[in-house]
Amino acid sequence: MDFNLSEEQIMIRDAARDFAQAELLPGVIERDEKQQFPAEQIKKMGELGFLGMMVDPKYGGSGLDTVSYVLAMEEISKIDASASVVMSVNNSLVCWGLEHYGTEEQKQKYLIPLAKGEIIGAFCLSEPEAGSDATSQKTTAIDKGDYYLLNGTKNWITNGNNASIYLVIAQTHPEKMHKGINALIVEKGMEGFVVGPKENKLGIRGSDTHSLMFTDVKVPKGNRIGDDGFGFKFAMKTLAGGRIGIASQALGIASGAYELALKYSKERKAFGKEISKHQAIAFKLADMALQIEAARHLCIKAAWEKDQKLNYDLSGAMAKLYAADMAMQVTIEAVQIHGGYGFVKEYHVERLMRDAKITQIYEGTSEIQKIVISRSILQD
Ligand code: COS
Repeated sequence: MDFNLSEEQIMIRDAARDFAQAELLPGVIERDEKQQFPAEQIKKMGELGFLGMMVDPKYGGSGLDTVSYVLAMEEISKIDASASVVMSVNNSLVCWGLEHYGTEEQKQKYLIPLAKGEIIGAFCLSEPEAGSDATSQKTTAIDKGDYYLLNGTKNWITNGNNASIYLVIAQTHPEKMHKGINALIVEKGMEGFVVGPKENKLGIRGSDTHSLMFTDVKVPKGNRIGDDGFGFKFAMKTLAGGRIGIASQALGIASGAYELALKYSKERKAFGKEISKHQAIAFKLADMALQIEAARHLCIKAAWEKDQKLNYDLSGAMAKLYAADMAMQVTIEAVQIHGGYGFVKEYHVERLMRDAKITQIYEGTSEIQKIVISRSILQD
C-alpha cells in the first residue's frame, strides 16, 4: 500500500492547479452570470492535453492514468465546474467510449481530434422520458441497409451546441428491449439534426446544455459503435467511468469551497477573535476536511481500480454517491461560514453551492448510485 503520488501525478495536479488559477479564475463569475461557454479556456485545455488525458498518444492523447485525471479534475473543478464538466464528458464518456469500442476508422476520424481537444464531443442518452430509466429509449435508429434513420429527441445534453461529435443512444429493435439499442456517432451538420435552445440552469451555467432533435437523420452504418445491439452495454460501461469523473468534479467543488471558507475564517473577526477560533466554526471546518478527504480516497481508489483493469462499477458508484452528497453539504457550510458575504457572488461559494447540486443528478442520480451499489453488494 503506497499513498504517495508519483512525480508525474504531482506534476499533472500542479499544472491543472496553475492553469485553473491563471486561466479559469479570471471571469468565472461573469461567465456564470452570463451563461457564457468558456470557449477560449477549453481550447487552451485541449492544447495542454486535458481533454484527452487517458487516451493513447498514438490517438492524440496524453497517455496518463485515471488517478492523474482525478487529480486534474479536482483542481479544475475547484475554480470552474462549468469547464470541468466539458473535460469530464470529453475524457470519460466520449474519448474513452471511442477508444475502447470504436473501430480503427472511427478512432482515426473522430478520436484523434477529440483527444487533442481540436473538437469536443457530447454523450446523448437522456430523453424527455428516459434519464434514470435508461432502457426506455424512445429515439429510434431504423436499419435501412447502409445507414440508420435516426428520429427522436435528447435532453439536457452537455456540450449540446459546442460539440462537433455526438454519441447518440437509440433503439433499433424495440422487441429486443435494451438488447436492441445502438450507439451511433452523429456529426453536427448532418441533415435533420437540430440543436434546441440552451437551458437556463441553476448551476454550471457556463456549460452549454441543450436538447437535440433528430428528424430522419441518415447515419452511416460505419458510425455504429460495436456490434448491433451493443448500445446499452456501451452506455453502461461508459457511464461507469464517467461517474469517476463526476465524483472528482464534486470533490473539487467541495474542496474549492472549503479552501475559501478556511481562508475567510482566519481573516474575519467576530466577538474579538477570528471566527476560526470559535468552536462552532472550527468544528464545521473539521467535518468538511474529513468529508473531503474521505471522498478523495474513494475517487482515487475507483481510479486506481480502473487503472488496474479491475471492475470499478461499485467503487465508481460509491465515489460518485458520496462525493456528490458531500459536495452539497460542504458547499452549504462554506456559504454559512461566509455569512452574508457567502450569499453574494464575489465570494464564489454561492456559485460552488449551486454547481454542487448537479453532481447529485447527472451521470446517474444519487438514487441510481444506490441501486448500483445495493445490487452489487447483494449479488455476492
Ligand atoms: N456494465 C455493463 N453492463 C451493465 C452495467 C454495467 N455497469 N449495468 C447494467 N448492465 C447491463 C446488464 O448486465 C444488463 O444486460 P444483460 O441483460 O445482457 O444481462 C443490462 O445492462 C440491463 O441491466 P438491468 O437489467 O440492470 O437494467 P435496469 O433497467 O434495471 O437498470 C440501471 C439498470 C438503473 C443501473 C441503469 O438503467 C442506469 O445506470 N441508469 C442510469 C443511467 C444514467 O446514468 N443516466 C443519466 C444520464 S447520462 S447524464
